[in-house]
Amino acid sequence: MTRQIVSIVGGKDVPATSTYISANPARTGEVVASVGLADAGAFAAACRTAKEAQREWAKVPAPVRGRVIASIGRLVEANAEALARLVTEEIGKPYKESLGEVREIVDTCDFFLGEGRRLYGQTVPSEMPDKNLFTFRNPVGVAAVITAGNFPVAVPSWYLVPALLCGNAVVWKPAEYAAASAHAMYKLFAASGLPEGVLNIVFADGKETFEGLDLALSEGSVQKVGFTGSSEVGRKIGELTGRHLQSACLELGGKNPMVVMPDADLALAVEGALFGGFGTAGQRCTSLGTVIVHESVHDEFVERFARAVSNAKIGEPMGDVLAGPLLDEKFAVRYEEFLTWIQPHHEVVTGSTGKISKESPHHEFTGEDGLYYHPVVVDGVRPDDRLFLEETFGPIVGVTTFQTMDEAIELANLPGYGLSSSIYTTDAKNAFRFREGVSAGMVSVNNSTSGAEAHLPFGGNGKSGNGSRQSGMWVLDQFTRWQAMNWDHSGRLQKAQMDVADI
Ligand code: UN1
Repeated sequence: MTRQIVSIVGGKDVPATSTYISANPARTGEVVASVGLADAGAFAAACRTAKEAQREWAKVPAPVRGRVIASIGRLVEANAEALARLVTEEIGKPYKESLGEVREIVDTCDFFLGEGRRLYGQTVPSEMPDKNLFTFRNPVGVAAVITAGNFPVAVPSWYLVPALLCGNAVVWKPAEYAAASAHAMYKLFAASGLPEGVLNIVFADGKETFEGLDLALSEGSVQKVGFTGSSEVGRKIGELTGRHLQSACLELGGKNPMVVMPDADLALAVEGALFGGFGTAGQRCTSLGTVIVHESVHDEFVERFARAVSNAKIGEPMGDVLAGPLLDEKFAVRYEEFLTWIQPHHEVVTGSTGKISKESPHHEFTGEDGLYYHPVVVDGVRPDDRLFLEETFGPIVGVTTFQTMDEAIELANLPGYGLSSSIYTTDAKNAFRFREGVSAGMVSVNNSTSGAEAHLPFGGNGKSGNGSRQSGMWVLDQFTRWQAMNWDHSGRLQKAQMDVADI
């Protein structure tokens, strides 16, 4: 029987105004859930409900909120396999990766449950005698969190868990094509003892969400927006929040480079490129975009890389495969458009492009209607190419060459994104020069561009985001606002800057 899901606000189901069908990308005829979508008014109403609930939640001592986070972690862990299976069914991510995603929610809870007993403020020396200065972290209020479906549970947890721990309420709007996974995760969170209205889930299309958010921001019932998705939508969210004098945590696209130095371990570099470029069918924001390889090792690298790619198994995501299908029809359409443009202009060194057929060596699936695409390597990509400059969000990697380190860094920065980056080298000097020169939020040395750990700062610069960072202690600055307090016990009016003691 088809799952029927709707938004849940204040613990109650919200009537839908339209329906979206979330399908299995491995068998597009198979419905995973029928999703009732809410309109802009319902979105704004959810933010009002959250605002009410937040007042009480903020009064719960942080260590007690930490215990609720601990209970979320336990519930997610106990239901990990079922949640991972649903993620695989709904977005086609290989089961092993889905399980890793669910693990990442637990890791995030593990980190933040302890933060409930820290959430430190500071004592600060005053320039005057008999005066004490302090800082406190206050919750921001209500966070509207809008997430993509390529990481339908792990990345949302990077917002939800710290936001809740810090004493905020949340209205979460997941991607429609990953709605069933989000709904199942919401249910686990809600069962942990969170008071009603503190966490709400709203399914709505982009237009209704945007209008609802605009209204909620103007009413003062949203103080923070968390957004993971495309650079194009991120720009609109940034403009909207800016207009209302609120701030957004923006985690956007990437065109992540990998530099291969002449001294690199090429076997390792090929492995990193294969996982970074084609793991998750190239649909991570941290996926590899372009390999920038030293001209002296170019031919050998390309030959080995093309061979590794030809041997990769693409197929049934419950099986042992490098990648499953693309996430959803809308991404397949966009990716095909890109491929149509690429073909006449470029040298594809891996043979076929487009949908995988029965005859293909990659073929590891049954049925005809899965969104399975050939992994594609294109050599000789020039810096003015669309393939060099644009995020593709599909299984395609470009290769270009360089001569000097300065040139490699310049090429790495050229697309103007700045999320992840990687360098393969056996010389520490190269690694540090690259780290210093590359304008990316994350740098891997002898590792793939994708695969960040949940407690390091995650985020990008330029077209990848507004410099905000998620994860670990760094995200606390997104979900709290510093409050400064001074307490004068001198018994007289001491004026800052004017009554500073001379010695
Ligand atoms: C994303 O693609 O939106 O580093 C996030 C990684 C993952 C997160 C990716 N841990 O690839």
